[in-house]
Amino acid sequence: MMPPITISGLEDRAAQSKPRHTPPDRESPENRALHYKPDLRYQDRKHIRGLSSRSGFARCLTTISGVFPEDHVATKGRVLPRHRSLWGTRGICARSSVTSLLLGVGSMETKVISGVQFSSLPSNYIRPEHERPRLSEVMECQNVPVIDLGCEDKSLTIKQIGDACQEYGFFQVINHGVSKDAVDRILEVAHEFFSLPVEEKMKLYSDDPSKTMRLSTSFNVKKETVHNWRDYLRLHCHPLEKYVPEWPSLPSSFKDVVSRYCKEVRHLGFRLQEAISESLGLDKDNIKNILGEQGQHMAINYYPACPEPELTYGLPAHTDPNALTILLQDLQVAGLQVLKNGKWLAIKPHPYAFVINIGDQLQALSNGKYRSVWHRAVVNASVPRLSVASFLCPCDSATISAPKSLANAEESTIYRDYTYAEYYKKFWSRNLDQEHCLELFKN
Ligand SMILES: O=C(O)CCC(=O)C(=O)O
Repeated sequence: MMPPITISGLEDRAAQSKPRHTPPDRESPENRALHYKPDLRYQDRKHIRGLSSRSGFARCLTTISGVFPEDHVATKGRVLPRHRSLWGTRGICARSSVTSLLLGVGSMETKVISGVQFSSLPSNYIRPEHERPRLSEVMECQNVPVIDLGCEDKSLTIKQIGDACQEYGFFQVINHGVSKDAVDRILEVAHEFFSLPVEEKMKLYSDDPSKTMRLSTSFNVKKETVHNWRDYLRLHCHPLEKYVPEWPSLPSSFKDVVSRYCKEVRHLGFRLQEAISESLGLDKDNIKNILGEQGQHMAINYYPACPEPELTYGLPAHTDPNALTILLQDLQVAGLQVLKNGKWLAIKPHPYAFVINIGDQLQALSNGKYRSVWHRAVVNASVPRLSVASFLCPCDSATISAPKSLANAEESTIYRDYTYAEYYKKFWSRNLDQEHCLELFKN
C-alpha cells in the first residue's frame, strides 16, 4: 500500500484564500472530486521516483480520496476544511502532466499559472461582485488617437500628441521606427518563454519587487488578497550590458532578441518625450533633462486562457508609476481597456502599432495637464494573450517638479516635489487597485 501523502502548495495564497463565489453546479460531490487535484509533496522522497507514470499518479490520487473526509484536504501536514486549503473550494484542476503535478516537491512550488491547466477559477482569483469587469458592458473605443510619427508635418504631430495626452492620456503610434522584425521576434520569443516547462520557469520565480529580473505572477502577491490571472517576466533593461547577463538564457535567442527590441523602443520613447515636451511649450529636451539618465523596465505579460474571465482580471485598473509606457499589444487578442469619462473602453489591437500611456510622472511634470490613464487588462476563455510593456522611468534621484511655466496663476503646482525613488517605493508598497498614488503627493 502507498504511504500517506501530504499536500502542499502556495501557502501564502492558502492563507489568503477566501471562497467568494461558488456556483451551485460546481458543488456536487462528483464535481468537487473532479476539480480537486492539488499539488503534492511526498514526505518520503523515495516514493517520488516511483510515481513517474500516469498510473502511479492515479494510484496516489486514489490514496488521497481514501484518506481524508470529503470536505477536507491536507495542507502542510494538517488536514483542513477544503475551503481553507490552497485553492479554496474549487481547487487546482486537471493538469497536463504528472511532471507539473509534482511541482510541489521540496522547496520549489508551483506559483505561476502559465502551463498549468485549470477547469475552474480558483477562489482566490475571484473578485467580489462589485469589482468584476462587467465585460458585456464594455464598448470598443472608436476614436483612439492613432498618430503617424512618419508624418512630414512635425508641428501637426506635436499638436496631435498634446491633444491626445490631455484628452485621453494615451494614444497609438504607427510608423514609429521600431522594425516589424523586432516586434515579430519579441512576440515569438515571449511565447516560447512562457511555453517552457513550469519547472524551468520556476527557476526564475520571485515575488520580491526589488529584484531586477524575475518571473512572477499576478501583481504583488505578498500584498494583495485577490490575485490576477497573469504571469509576467519583469526585466531591468538599461544599461543593457549591466542587466542582460542575468536575463533568461532560454529560449537561447532571448537575450539577443530582447536587447535589440529594447534599444529600438528606447529610441522611440525619447522621440515621444521630446514631442511631449514641445507640446507643453517647453524645450524639446526639457522633460528628458528633468528625468535624468532614465531607467528602462520591461514586463512581458502572459495571460493564459481563463476558465471564468467575468470573475477576474489579468491586471486590475491601475496607472503606471513611471514616465512613459510603450505597450505592444498582442497582434490578435484584445484585452487592454482604458477608462474614459467614467467608462471602460476596449482598445482593439492595431497591427504593429504601440499604445503609448502617459505615466504618473508626466502627469506630475505637466502639472496635471496630461493624464496618467487608468487602464486594465481583461482575460478571455479561449486563447492566451501576451503583451510587452516597456517603461521609461526617471532616474531614482530625479526630482519631479513641474516647470514654473506650467504652474497655476497663483504659482502653485498640484504636486509637491519628490524624488522618483520616493514615489516608486510608495507605489510598490500598495495594492494596484487603490486610489491613484499621485494623490498622496499633492500639495
Ligand atoms: O496587457 C496589457 O494590455 C496591459 C499591461 C499593463 O498595463 C502593464 O503591464 O502595466
